[in-house]
Amino acid sequence: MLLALLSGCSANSIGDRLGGFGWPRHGITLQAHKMYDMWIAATIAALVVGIFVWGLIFWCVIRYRKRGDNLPVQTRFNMPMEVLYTVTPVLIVAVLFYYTAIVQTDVDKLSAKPDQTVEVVAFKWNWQFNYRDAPGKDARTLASNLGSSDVIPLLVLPTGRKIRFEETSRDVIHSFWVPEMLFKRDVFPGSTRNVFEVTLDREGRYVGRCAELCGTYHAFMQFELVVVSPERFDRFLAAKTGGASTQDAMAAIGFTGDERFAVTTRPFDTRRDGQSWNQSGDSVAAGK
Ligand SMILES: [Cu+2]
Repeated sequence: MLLALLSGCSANSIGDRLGGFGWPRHGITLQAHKMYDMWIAATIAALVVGIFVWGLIFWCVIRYRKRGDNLPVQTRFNMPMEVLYTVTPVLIVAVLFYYTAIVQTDVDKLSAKPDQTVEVVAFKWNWQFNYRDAPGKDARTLASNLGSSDVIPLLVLPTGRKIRFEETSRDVIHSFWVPEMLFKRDVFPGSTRNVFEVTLDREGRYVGRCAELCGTYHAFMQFELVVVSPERFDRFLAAKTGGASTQDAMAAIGFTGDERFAVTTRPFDTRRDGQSWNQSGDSVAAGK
């Protein structure tokens, strides 16, 4: 009952007040908010059950503590009791299953006509983001942002539009992960394309990472998600399709100086040419 009540209305605000119960707050997609509400409601339901059980245990410990050497009445086969503790857990599991299925279906849902399709190409050890004119393998790439050892790839996207991601890898299995989306999905090589959609609802810059151990420089395989208004996104894409570099296109929508590059992470040189590297990723002469 609690789960049903809470997931309907204010799980989000209750959860915020209680610190999110360990779940990262402030997801940046509509899908993330639904998963967050699900987590809060399920945790509150679990706490209610937990407090009830702890209460019963303490009540029994105190009420029926040992008072003498006579054995208390020994009861066997209490049918109502047995039915109760079979039916109640089944009901709890059924309710949890129901809401999990609802939220999962919603998060996995693909729209018939997404507003923007992005092909995510992962490779050892970087990312390429292709802005496509339609979903599907036969669509045309309008513009690309490619990462290198010198530049973190930027994935610039608008708020309020349905973004479809189509993932493919050139070599091994990687995983596309932006922590603030509260979501990650593996990127497979070959013909299997993982596809999912999100609608972003908060502007900002967020680090993205590979979340599947893919080789020596897996830890350096990072990108940055730049969420801007739809109007600025349109100008960015127009600049890119017009042949501008990613940094020039960033400048065209008002980012200046170092803001034209990633601000949440920085490149790590994955070329190895006799140099060694200190902890902060800066090159130091070999042998020092
Ligand atoms: Cu990877």
